[in-house]
Amino acid sequence: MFCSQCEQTAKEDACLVSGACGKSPEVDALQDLLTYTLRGLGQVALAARRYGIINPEADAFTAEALFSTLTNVNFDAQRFVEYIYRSLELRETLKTQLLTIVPAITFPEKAANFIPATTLEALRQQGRDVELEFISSSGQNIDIFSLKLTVIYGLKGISAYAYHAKVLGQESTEVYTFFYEALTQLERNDLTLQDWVALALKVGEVNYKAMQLLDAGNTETYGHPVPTPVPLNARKGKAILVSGHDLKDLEELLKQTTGKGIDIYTHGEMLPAHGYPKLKEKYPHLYGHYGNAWQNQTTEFAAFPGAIVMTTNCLMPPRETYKNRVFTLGPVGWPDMAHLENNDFTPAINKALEMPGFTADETPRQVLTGFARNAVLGVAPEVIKAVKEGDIRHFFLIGGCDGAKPTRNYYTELAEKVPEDCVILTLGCGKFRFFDKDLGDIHGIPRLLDVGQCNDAYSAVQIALALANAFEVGVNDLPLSMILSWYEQKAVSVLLTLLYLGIQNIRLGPTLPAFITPNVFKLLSENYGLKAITTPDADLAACLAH
Ligand code: FSO
Ligand code: SF4
Repeated sequence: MFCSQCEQTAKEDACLVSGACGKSPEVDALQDLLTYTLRGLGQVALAARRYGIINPEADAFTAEALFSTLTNVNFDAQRFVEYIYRSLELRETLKTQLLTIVPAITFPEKAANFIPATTLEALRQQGRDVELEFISSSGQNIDIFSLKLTVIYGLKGISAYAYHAKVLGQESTEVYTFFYEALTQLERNDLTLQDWVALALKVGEVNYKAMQLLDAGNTETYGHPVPTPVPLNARKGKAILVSGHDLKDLEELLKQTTGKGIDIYTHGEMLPAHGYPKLKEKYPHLYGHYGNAWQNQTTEFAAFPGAIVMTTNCLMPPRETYKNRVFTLGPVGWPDMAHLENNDFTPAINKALEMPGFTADETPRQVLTGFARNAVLGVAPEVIKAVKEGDIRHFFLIGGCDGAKPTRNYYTELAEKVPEDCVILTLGCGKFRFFDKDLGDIHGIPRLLDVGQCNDAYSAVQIALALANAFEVGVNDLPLSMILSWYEQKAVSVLLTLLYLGIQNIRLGPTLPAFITPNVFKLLSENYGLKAITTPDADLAACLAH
């Protein structure tokens, strides 16, 4: 087994025996085999595109299948076997379509002709073989290997956003074509370091497009988020907890629970859902938020007195105490855990009705969410005035993922130490370290603005661009510092987007990605000023001196 795609890699290098996330060597091998079969599908799909053949099923499948290999999404070997066979079917369908137009066409690449084995053990061996082949494909050049991994991990991040956008009716042939192009490039061993850097930045560019599509899907379907207080206290009654990122899944659940006397609570990255007008106004039983970031779920899910729905990552290995009341959706999976099909939430609803629910009202507490681009830019004149008059000295974007490592306390301390004349923009699940702190306001502008989920990095970029425009400076000249925390591959794709946009001096932590070699990091720091976080005091001082 070799996996280095997330921040919790064992020994900060790679998981070689089993996954620190709970991923088994078997699932790891099957994920690698799936990625390999997607490369074969990609080669044939690209050839088909040259002759005008586009297979929407293959496009959507590629996004979903790549998404299933992200950290903390799917741990179910059987689901990967199904994905592998499905990718073969789609590849062969495309070949048949192509052969009717170009009878002489051939596919010399190995992946385009690969036949998966018929037993689980043999598939696992094939997965190990393609993994070793991939590792050796860069020869002795560890920097090229590092960039190949950056590309494949970044692609996985795009796939998640493309998948979410598609369910809301937003798709782009350009994004799908790029999946195929980049997967095909992974087969090559004749590209230079500069070629791979360019491809990694292209990942960032395409991810920007995917986040834009998702932003359009979310805002056109549910309206622009508005500042919204969200109860953190439970109220008496039956309950379902929804975790993950997918607003469409949440809406389906809200529809199917209407009038059933069940309150819906958000968990983790679902918190910003409360800010969307067409969710909060239409469904009053979208009541409040429960719990904290993903890594606390084993204790929080165990204590939740209702059913739990997991729409996307981050799913952790469940405890037996609550496993029978967690329901997965879409690309998410855990062996022996109920998986909902065809948007039918009946099993989760029945489970919630069987469970006691909350037996009493808790003491009221709340947080504010909904400060996405429309809300923040709605008060742009006040913000600009406050900056010009020196009442707002600096903006800090403290965003990204949370995780379990103690070094992540850096972000809690940083948020606490940001001076009172500065505003914090936040997004992603990293905010749970400080989301419920009352940081006050500056002339009515809250000092802590929750822009949304990790994909709402798109919204944060729009806010930065609009401010830069208003001040007639470049984004890098704004009094704005970005201090990011990463955990999984969506964060990789967001970082590549920010680099593609030319954003300088990003600070990254809690540790640098294990898959980035010192040489590649040196290149990124020389060209973009990318730096590792140090201490909250030193970083704050450096940012404020900017
Ligand atoms: Fe967090 Fe997990 Fe949203 Fe990630 S819940 S870590 S970057 O999946 O996507 O921020
Ligand atoms: Fe290890 Fe992360 Fe890969 Fe899981 S996803 S096996 S924790 S590197």
